[in-house]
Amino acid sequence: MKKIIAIICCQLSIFICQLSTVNCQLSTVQAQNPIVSHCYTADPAPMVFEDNDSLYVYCDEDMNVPGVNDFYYMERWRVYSTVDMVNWTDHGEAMPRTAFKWGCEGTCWASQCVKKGDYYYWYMCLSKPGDWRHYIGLGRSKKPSGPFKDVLKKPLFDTGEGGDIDPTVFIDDDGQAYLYWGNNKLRYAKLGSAMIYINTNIGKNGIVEVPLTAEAFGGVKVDDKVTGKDCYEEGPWLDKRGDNYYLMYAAGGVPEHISYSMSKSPEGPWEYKGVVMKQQDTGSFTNHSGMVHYQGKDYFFYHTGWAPKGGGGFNRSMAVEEMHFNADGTIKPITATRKGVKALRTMSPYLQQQAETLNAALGISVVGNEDTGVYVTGIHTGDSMRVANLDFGTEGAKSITLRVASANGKGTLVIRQDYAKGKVLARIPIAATGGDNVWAEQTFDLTAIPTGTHAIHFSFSGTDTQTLFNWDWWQFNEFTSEIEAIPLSTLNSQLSTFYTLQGIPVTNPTKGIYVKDGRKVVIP
Ligand code: FUB
Repeated sequence: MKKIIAIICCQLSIFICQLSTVNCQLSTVQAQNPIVSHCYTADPAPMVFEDNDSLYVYCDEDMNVPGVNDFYYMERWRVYSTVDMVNWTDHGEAMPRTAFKWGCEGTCWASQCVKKGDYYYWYMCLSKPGDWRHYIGLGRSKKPSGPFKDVLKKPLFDTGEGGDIDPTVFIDDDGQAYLYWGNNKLRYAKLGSAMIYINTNIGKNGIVEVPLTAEAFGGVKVDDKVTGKDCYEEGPWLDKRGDNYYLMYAAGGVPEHISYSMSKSPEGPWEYKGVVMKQQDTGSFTNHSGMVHYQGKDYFFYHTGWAPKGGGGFNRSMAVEEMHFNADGTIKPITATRKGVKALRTMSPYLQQQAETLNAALGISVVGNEDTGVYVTGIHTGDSMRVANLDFGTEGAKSITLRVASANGKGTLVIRQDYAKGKVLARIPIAATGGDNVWAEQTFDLTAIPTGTHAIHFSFSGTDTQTLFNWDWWQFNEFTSEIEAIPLSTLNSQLSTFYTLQGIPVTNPTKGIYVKDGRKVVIP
């Protein structure tokens, strides 16, 4: 029954999402949700590490192919980071499923990462070949963005039952780490100090089953029937603010909403506190949440079916909202919005920026890992990318430098200001570099000068059906305040074209400021 409801919800959500696709093209600068649009991302687990300026989100990638694997099909986990809440850097293949030699194809489900000592520990769940149950595995890395390696070469434990999914890990102020997890049952264990074993001092084999009572979770579910106003389903998130411990979770059966319980101890007893995010038509019949404190604000992460192309219950997309607490520590209800959250700061176009740092993107993919290099590929005619909130200053940019690789040299990059149909800043033919992995830096003059704060929209066209080029990074180059003066009397000997600051060619320039040969000039 649960499966039938899930399938109906899924079909409905695909339909709803298709209807709303027209509203989620890249030109809609205001919409910050979903936070990643070039692939499907689910089960967000946000984390801020003490010694790092960025906010990281760990997630899994939905790769459902309709008609082939009409269910969750997930071959890898992904990591994203941000410093401004609107542009997100994709860290590529942080942990492919094949890194777990014991793992089964397509089963990479929810996860969470914490740091202890010199290492980042990423607890994730996946199946074994020929075994329908999920197990909790552990990836470890010295960098938050990986690549992560399988530390144990086997699951962390085996309860002999199903439902061992959705690990959440939390390190308390005294250094004790707790792992909670479970679908339709909720269990926890203390982790040993090395983070790679369960501390067997509590419960049977160190595992405690949390009683799913009405006091703790709002109601009780037996055989898919809920008695009471709510119930625990899956996707726990353990956290702490002040002296309050929070347990958020997907609740109420399918379709899911997010509810929470509170306690004065990470081991409970838990007291049901209500709904955080009610069930909404986001196109996804599951939801999965995480909370994080960053730059003085609290953020709530969840997932939807809001991807601009093909989004739905098995093709989910992460989203974020600001969250607020009442004086007694209870959580104010949160609504899922397309608008999402505001930028915390502007981004400099004059620093080298990774091509995979994106506000939104359609069609492209991001490959590689932090050891080999991460870059944008799969660039075809009609694809596009957007970066938000770039501060060009008062002088503006005169040119852009790109690090690209192209075998065919048949691609053109069009750079526009603000929108998909915004002012053209440059049309750049990307020359062949000698191969898709032969990288070259190329600098191009802009034909209009962006000043002030703008989004930049990159779109691609070309005469080849193959990848037009691969893209590593970009950097705009700033005008200096020295402006060359060109006396009117010498104009006839100046052969190049003059442009207005808005990029319009001027055949008979008079007094004023223009762009010529990629530089600002003044005719006094
Ligand atoms: O992503 C697969 C499963 O769907 C997760 O493990 C659950 O929390 C639900 O989001």
